[in-house]
Amino acid sequence: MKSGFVGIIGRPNVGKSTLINSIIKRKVAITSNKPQTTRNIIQGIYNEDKVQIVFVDTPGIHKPTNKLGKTLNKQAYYSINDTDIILFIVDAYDGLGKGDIYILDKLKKVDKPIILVINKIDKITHEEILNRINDYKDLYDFDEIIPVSALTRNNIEDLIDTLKKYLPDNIKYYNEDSITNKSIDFLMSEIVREKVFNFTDEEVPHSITCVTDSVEVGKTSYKIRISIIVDRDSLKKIIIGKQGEMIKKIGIASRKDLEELLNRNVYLELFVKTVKKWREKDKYLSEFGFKDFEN
Ligand SMILES: Nc1nc2c(ncn2[C@@H]2O[C@H](COP(=O)(O)OP(=O)(O)OP(=O)(O)O)[C@@H](O)[C@H]2O)c(=O)[nH]1
Ligand SMILES: [Mg+2]
Repeated sequence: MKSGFVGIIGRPNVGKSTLINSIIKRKVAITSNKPQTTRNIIQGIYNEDKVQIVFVDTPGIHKPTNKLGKTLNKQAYYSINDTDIILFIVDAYDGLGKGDIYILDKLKKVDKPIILVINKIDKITHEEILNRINDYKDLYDFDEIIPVSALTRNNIEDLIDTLKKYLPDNIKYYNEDSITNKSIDFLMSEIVREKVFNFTDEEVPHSITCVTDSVEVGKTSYKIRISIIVDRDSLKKIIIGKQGEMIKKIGIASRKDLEELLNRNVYLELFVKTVKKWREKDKYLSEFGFKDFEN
């Protein structure tokens, strides 16, 4: 038995959560084309005969502008220290930037294998891929450099095979049927948050959070209540939309994904509530499930 924890670290929006979903072949983490989508440490568990790899998705490391942002960075730093192998993910299309160098400086301080994953290679030519490899390889002596596309699954199997070489021990951490450490309540609230990310712009998605209030299990269906928490009243109007159009759109798209997740009919009720400045207050951050780490 080979097993271990693999931290997925990188700037926001480079495709960390898409990569974990692509490896697990199930949606354990929500994704969006906006930065700072992931807000929690989410484990995706990869099982194979005599192999278990626990992939740890993390929030993108960024310059924080509020307490929530600081908490998100701390979660990522904690994962750097608390995993056996690091996958440092970069965006092949954007190329090398200040943010990558900042993160690499932190990674250099840890003594564990660091694998550079150059993601989104579907967006660039072969020649450009080689140029990218050259740009990064001069910065640090990475244990491996693997170009992939999380979206098209190009080279994902190679990445998994390479990782197996570095797996340290032989403990099975989870039952082989498990795909994530997160509760079903969390996964459900995340689906709604993803739709808000998809359908709203600018500050709106970053100003909200979602909480599963209750789940009633019926014979053929689930009745699920989820709250969308906004940090000021003016956002309530945006989330609800003209004649309730926005909340209806969020509800329809969420219900579809919830039914897929639960394999049952879903009756979904969404509520929009204002909790002023929730992103700045420790009390609310912990109440809404944001774990802070001393680091
Ligand atoms: N073309 C292309 N797009 C990708 C690929 N991987 C991810 N994306 C897109 O990049 C965007 C960001 O993906 P996420 O997986 O949410 O990125 P993340 O690194 O988890 O972002 P944060 O959680 O904000 O740190 C989404 O629009 C994805 O569809 C890829 O291999 N190719
Ligand atoms: Mg993410």
